[in-house]
Amino acid sequence: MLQIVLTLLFCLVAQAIPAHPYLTEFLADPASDWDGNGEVETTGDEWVEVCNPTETALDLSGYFLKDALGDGVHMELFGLLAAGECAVFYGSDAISWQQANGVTTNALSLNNSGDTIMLLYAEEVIDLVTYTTHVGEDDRSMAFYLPEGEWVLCDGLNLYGGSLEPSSTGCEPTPGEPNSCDGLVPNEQASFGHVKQLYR
Ligand SMILES: [Ca+2]
Ligand SMILES: [Ca+2]
Ligand SMILES: [Ca+2]
Repeated sequence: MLQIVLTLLFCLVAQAIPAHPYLTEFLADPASDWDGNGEVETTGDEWVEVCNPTETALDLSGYFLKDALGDGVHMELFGLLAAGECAVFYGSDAISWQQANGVTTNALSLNNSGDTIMLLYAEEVIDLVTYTTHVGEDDRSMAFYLPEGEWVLCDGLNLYGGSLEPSSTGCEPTPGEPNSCDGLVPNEQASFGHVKQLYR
């Protein structure tokens, strides 16, 4: 009997830990050349970051990004993401995907006045984040920080003096790198353990 209970418990826990990447950071209103193509572009330099919280590599094909408006996705992710690693996808990546697939070239369409970014797999939304207008200003990113499991404003390049949440941290954006800022992040092991708890 005890063995059956333990087996059931194990199965429940095992099923509850997703083998999915998750959204970790984005920047909706670029004022810098984030994608490094030599030009500052309001669409091409927007970006969204995903990280792999699992202990095995994840193939990102089959995952899609979309925003709150319209039915269409903006791009399919690509590449292999090693355990614990993060990848960043730019508006210019979305434009390339849209051109290759013969659909409207609207890049990532991250509205500066606020929007919702969704990560889909097999047409199912597996993660999302919503932001408001003070996040969508020049070179401010919003990043998922642990262990509190909350999205914080990374406004080190353009400080926010208002009182809306998320409030100013002075942290800088970290595209393609695990989110890190003095005083905000514990060690990685604690972080990933907490991510798994959040998904249970
Ligand atoms: Ca934008
Ligand atoms: Ca650029
Ligand atoms: Ca980051």
